[in-house]
Amino acid sequence: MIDISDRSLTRDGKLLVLAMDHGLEHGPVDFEPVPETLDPTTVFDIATHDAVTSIAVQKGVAETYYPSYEDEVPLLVKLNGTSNLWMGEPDSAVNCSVEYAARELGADAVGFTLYGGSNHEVEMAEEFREAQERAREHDLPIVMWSYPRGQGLKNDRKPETIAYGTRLALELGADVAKVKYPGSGEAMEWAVDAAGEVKVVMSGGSKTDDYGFLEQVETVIDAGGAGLAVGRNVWQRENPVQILDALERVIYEEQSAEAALDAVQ
Ligand code: FBP
Repeated sequence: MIDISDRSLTRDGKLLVLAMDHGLEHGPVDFEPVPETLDPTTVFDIATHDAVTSIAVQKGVAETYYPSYEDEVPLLVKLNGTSNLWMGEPDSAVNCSVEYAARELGADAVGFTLYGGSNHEVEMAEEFREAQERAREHDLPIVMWSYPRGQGLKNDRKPETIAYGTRLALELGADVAKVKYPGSGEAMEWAVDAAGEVKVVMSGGSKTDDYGFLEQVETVIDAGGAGLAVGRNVWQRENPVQILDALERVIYEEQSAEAALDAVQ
């Protein structure tokens, strides 16, 4: 694996990935709460906050908008993704090659979704193998969006399922595992332990209240997690700078959610 601790992708060994691949994954409806976010430059501007260690986008958005931000924030190019219009068993089309991400887009890292448990798991794992080996050739860290789901999985947030997700990242050669919150600090600790040396970050999820969100992040940090990869819980807020100020305190300064919130209000 690549030790990413001394790369621009991390700050003090931790990560805060600002994700904006939602236009593909969920559709423009996700930008409705703050209509200006439909314009990707709004979210790229948010990503220039010091707390953010990379912005994760799809190829087309990177190609069009990243050139104006390449000195401001590291780029994580998502290699696969699928629209919400797809109604089949979970799967994700490979939309960008590692070579293209490295040479044409100036990626500092790449990201790949694996739906363990899907009927398409075998093909997805084979596609991940290809991406992981190419990423190694380009010395690019690879982040696995490890989201076990599919018709056989009734509850994709069970502790054993999330720990399986982080373990899949270790077994298959990812450098970072991005997983859903498993519901408790204890469950998160298991997921972190199962990942070995692989850094584990929590996936943000749909927008919640400030305190509830920060408290979850605090729990993840306390459990040994390396941070957060978040979209809606930042840019669906009217004041994204304030929540990033608070996240900076919780993630890098290991303050409590309460102290961080008090400090930024
Ligand atoms: P959020 O913080 O908004 O949940 O974004 C994280 C993310 O992984 C995005 O990269 C992706 O678009 C989205 O979640 C996919 O979530 P799901 O597959 O659960 O709809």
